[in-house]
Amino acid sequence: MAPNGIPRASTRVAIVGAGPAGLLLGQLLTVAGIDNVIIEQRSPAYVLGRIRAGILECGTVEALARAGVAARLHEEGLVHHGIELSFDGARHRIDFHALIGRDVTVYGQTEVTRDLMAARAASGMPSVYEAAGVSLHDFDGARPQVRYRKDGAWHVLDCDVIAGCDGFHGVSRASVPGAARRIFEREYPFGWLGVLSETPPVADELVYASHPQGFALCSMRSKTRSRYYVQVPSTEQAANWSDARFWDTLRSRLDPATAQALVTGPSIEKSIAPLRSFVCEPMRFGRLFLAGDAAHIVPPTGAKGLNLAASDVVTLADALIARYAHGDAHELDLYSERCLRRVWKAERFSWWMTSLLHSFPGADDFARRIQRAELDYLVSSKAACRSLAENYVGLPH
Ligand code: FAS
Ligand code: PHB
Repeated sequence: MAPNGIPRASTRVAIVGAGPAGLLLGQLLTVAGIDNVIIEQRSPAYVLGRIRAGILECGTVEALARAGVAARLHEEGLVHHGIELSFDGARHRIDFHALIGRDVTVYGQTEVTRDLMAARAASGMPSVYEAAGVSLHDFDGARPQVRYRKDGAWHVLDCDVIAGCDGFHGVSRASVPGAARRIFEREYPFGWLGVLSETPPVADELVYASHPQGFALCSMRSKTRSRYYVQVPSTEQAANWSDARFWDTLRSRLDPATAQALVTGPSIEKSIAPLRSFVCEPMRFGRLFLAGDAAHIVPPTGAKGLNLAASDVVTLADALIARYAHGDAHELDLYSERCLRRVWKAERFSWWMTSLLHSFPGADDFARRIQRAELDYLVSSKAACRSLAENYVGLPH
């Protein structure tokens, strides 16, 4: 107990945020025998209730296996050997397996989070949910602290290192003085209206549709649960969209065969995700390390968000293991530069996929012809398909 009666604890690594980044880091450190505490502002139910990503790169699957949480993923995940692009009334398959010999796995972020939460509970490592007023202190010094309020009482957590895994709206990046960080940002004039439904997917693999009225995506969570998206203006509200309006809009943007095959049903979740590209440089400030959405955001078109969070966390976990198991702090010094090299490649790919497939308000006829020429070139060039495949499946960690 600190002199002023505030309960005080200490750990090696304080992890702020219990999304995929925080939970995966916690698990990798626990497996390596490194003490850590996770501090999350929401309840476990709230975190699990967020419907987000659905596609895992090979590197992410390997990281989850290393964390000891891949059993259900291997049992229930769907391995996909490619995707399809739908435009001008036809579908064109990009065969990842034939082009580069690698695949992706369909397994919802909700399930990844559920598996990581179960492993965390089984490990007995401390997690504080519904922590209020979380603040970071002295991370530019030798003894950083995280302070928070739980059930009305203040707590102080002394640590060696703080991992800021608290997402785009978190406190970690915001705790860094503006002069110490450089922000790169692009906001898109549209968002994705997403629907989850207990209906069989319209196709065996994901279908990305480009249409003059707007982008659409046919994805899935299992063979009985589908995830669909349509591009909407960034000012749109989900409440303005009945299920019927959503299904009609989706159908209107698909090629005839896919539209015909679409099985509709009641939405069990409906929400709008804004689209932005965002990078904070550097990703390290003294003893504070940012990982995942706390450091960068990509438009979901390239299915990179969750996978980038996982690759940041693997890099950070390896650096912390080098520091604590081998006394080598050099890896931590390389953390930001290593992550940013991969982050920017994912930012480029996500921006390219978004520019290729969406309908931009105010685009002139020339811009629309260039977009069509890019699509025609892509589906007619093995080299272009290989480039899409190696970026979509995931560049090496
Ligand atoms: P997260 O945002 O998932 O987790 C951060 C955690 O920190 C949250 O639990 C939050 O409650 C907590 N937190 C925040 N502030 C805190 C504080 N002050 N103190 C303590 N805790 C705090 N990616 C894809 O690949 N495909 C998609 O389709 C896709 N759809 C998305 C839809 C939406 C609406 C959003 C917002 C993102 C989507 N993403 C998608 C990206 C998403 O999957 C992220 O990349 C992924 O959740 C990143 O994980 P984390 O970095 O852990 O951040
Ligand atoms: C999803 O299933 O939620 C999903 C899949 C691919 C994307 C984005 C989202 O590019």
